[in-house]
Amino acid sequence: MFDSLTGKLQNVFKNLRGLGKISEDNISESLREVRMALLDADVNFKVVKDFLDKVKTKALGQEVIQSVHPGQQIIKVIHEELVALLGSSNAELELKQSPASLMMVGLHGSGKTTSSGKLARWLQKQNRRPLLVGADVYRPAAMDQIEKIGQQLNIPVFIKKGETDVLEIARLAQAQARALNCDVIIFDTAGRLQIDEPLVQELVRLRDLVKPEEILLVVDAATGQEAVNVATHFDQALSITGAILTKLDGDARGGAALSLRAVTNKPIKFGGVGEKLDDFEPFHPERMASRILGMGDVVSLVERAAEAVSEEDARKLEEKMRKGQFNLEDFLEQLRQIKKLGSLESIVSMLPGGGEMLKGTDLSRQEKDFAHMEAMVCAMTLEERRQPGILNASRRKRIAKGSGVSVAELNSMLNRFNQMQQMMKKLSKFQKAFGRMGGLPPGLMR
Ligand SMILES: Nc1nc2c(ncn2[C@@H]2O[C@H](COP(=O)(O)OP(=O)(O)O)[C@@H](O)[C@H]2O)c(=O)[nH]1
Ligand SMILES: [Mg+2]
Repeated sequence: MFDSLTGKLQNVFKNLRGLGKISEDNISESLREVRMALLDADVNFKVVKDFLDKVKTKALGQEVIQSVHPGQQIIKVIHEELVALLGSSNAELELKQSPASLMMVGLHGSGKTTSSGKLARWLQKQNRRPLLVGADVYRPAAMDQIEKIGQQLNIPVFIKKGETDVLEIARLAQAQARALNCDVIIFDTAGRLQIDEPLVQELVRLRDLVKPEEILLVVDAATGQEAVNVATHFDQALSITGAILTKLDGDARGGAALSLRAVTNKPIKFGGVGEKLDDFEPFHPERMASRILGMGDVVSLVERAAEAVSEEDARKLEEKMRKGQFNLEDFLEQLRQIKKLGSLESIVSMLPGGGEMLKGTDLSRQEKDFAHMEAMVCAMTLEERRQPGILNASRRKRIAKGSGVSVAELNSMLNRFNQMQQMMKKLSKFQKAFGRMGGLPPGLMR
């Protein structure tokens, strides 16, 4: 996400960090580089100018100049201003009526249908009862697409093939929502390659009929500042209540994300981070700013982990590690949990400096390693997983054959597992020693 921008800003920070004394002269070069980085990321030029004016005023202010590490302070100022630019805090959905209506609007291909599904799933997790409505009457395939998404999620979908009047669909959908006792209706509307008057008129009529509490503009993060024109246009016509920024997992330059809020003054409420229906998160300006500046986003990572792994499982696992009872079955479980967190690349990129770390490395090899390990453990019997000690030559041969690897590869995996087990035992002893001294907080060794 925004790799190129992050890389450039980190370079600027390297120079800033060392500065002992701040003057207009010695920061002007750094600020110029920040400006270039933002413009290269296709951020709207006016947004860039306002941003830098604010940063400069603060950077030359008393608070920074008199601080012990002025260079660090400037980095902090840039972070703060970036958070403000992205909207300060997470903007929640306003869905008070029951059923509440929500319209998804945006250009063709921006991700409306996918995001409708993702949002429905997210709402379902918040104990809401969503109804998805296929209100894109121009493409029959769109109806099939949303129907399939609904089936996948086990969420009801209303479609009426052959019906070309969106208002009729809306009325029938509202009746359906009441019949099914749904409390949120999500209207997935039609898009165009470019915004045009007939489309806008249709959306306006739909809005006037269903009176949605939320009208979310779906924007592809890869569109850059062109997104700003689209957003302005939609906002003038419909008065949107917020935006969903999709495809943040791609190599977007960042222009749309950084310009959208400042230009429309409407909050970005969610972000799409992948093609899967779970790849969706509330948009947190603070976390996004940290990611853009290469400071990582540990908070979101921990949240993802908490969703994938229950506290109970984590506790049990820790106990096993502590007692040296961690076996291959647990190992398999671990491998699967890591997979649930997302790709290795997405995990590492959320760690501070992770983007830097990833430069030039290809994690797909490690991912393949993981897949091989999983295959090897899967080819073992339960007994073998619990007591790897019984793995003699003939058993090893069978397992290697069953998982499509050589015996040497299997041996190497088992050796590594052994080392890991030893390490865990040592670590837990270490932790116990510290525990007696009242030192290290529990859980730190996890
Ligand atoms: N990688 C990625 N792909 C996405 C994301 N959101 C949507 N897509 C893809 O973008 C394409 C267009 O999405 P769709 O929902 O059909 O767009 P619509 O025309 O606005 O309804 C599809 O291939 C989606 O899988 C996202 O957050 N990340
Ligand atoms: Mg669609």
